[in-house]
Amino acid sequence: MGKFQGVDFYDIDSLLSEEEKLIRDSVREWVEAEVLPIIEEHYQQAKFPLHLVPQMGEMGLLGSNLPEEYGCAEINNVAYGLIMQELERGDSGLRSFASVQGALVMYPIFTWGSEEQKRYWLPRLASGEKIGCFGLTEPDYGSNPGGMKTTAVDDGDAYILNGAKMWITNGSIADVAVVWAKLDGVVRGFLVEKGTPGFSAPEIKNKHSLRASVTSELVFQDCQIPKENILPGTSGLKNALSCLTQARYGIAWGALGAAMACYDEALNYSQTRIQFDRPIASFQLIQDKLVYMLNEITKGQLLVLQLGRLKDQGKMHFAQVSLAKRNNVYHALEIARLARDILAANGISSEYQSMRHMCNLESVKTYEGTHDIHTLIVGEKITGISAFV
Ligand code: TGC
Ligand code: FAD
Repeated sequence: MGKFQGVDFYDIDSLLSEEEKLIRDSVREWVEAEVLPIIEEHYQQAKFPLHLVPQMGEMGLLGSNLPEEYGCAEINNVAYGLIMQELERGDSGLRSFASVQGALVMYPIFTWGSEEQKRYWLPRLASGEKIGCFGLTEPDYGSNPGGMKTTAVDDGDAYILNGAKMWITNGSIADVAVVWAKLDGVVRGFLVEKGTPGFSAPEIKNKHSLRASVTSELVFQDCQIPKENILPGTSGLKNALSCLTQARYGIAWGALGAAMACYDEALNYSQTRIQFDRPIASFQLIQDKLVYMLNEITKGQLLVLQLGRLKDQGKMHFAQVSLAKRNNVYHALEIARLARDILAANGISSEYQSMRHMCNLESVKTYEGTHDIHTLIVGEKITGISAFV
């Protein structure tokens, strides 16, 4: 198979700056050299490729849209999105790692942390020396995190946390967890460090999806954390939801990377696979599938590019992010399914990547707000009526 050239039917490259293209291309090359040769084995063995984290840190891929002052790359949001796209061309698990570290851990520390918390954690998280996770979802509160049962109690010298979080990416490998808990009935963010007595993070095993990513439970049993570990600027669920906006933005870009990998694989395969004495690419039904893939990738690219420009101008609304996450992940999953279909029996083999992407995208469709929750977020924005209950 030839070298991956990207997908750019509408010359969208002409809308990108030289710096944006350079960043995209350097991550693309790194994924080609370091990720693609090892990812399938990691996926099969259900192992996250931890050795890649320092390299990601060195390349400035972690929290890359945050300020240089705290050890971050301070690039714009389009370049940030292009990084997510390229990482997810490798594997959704790798992009998940970067989303959690940057959008769900570094962003809240940067936005609501004390100066001391920022100076300590951000450079270490940016370099990959430390790993973070984000605990919002609970066993009984997924789409409706506002109902959370985890509590923090002020006992004078410390906060005491009790409760459990579920489905937490990076949980078992994290040095620090950003945990959302109710203090006097108000949702606040807390930093819980690995090894704190009363805190454990058992890994969730036997997943069919995101196998090259660590997913865990977080358990707090009279877990005592120092007073200075509260994120002082947090004052309600809205803070946690604002983190989700940052991560969903990256996912909308990332899903395109997975879709591009599948399209590229299906296109190449269809041009070389012979049936009825012809390449299968010559059949109208195969072309119909390939055109659908290209069509949706192209629309998705234009959607996130404008979303990124709006974000850089400070004009992006969270419902616009919901529309992009919803659309791009939905179509990426359809594209992965069609690619697997075109590859037929070979499509289920680990020699090819489309089915791995397909299984991953099932999680991506669910996490960070399910497809249907995003429908309702956009529905509320355009009608003014909430249909959640
Ligand atoms: P609601 O009353 O609608 O909102 C409360 C306040 O928050 C505001 N708001 C947001 N602000 C910023 N960004 C957002 N995305 C926001 N969504 C809402 C809202 O305007 C309101 O502000 P104000 O000033 O009026 O008070 O809150 P609700 O409790 O009714 O919940 C609404 C709902 C369902 C949309 C929300 O809870 C939701 O998004 N549910 C989905 C849960 C979810 O996405 N969980 C993700 C967990 S993290 C994860 O999955 C990581 S995967 C990581 C990886 O591996 O990549
Ligand atoms: P539920 O909320 O129980 O939903 C079940 C079904 O009901 C869905 O189809 C949903 O769309 C539908 N539904 C729910 N409410 C409504 C409604 N009002 N109207 C119509 N339909 C509705 N969470 C974190 O906090 N941190 C993480 O790092 C993290 N990583 C994750 C990694 C993976 C691999 C996965 C799979 C999940 C992760 N999550 C994480 C959790 C994720 O955010 C939740 O799974 C997601 O928000 C959905 O919650 P739920 O699974 O409890 O589904």
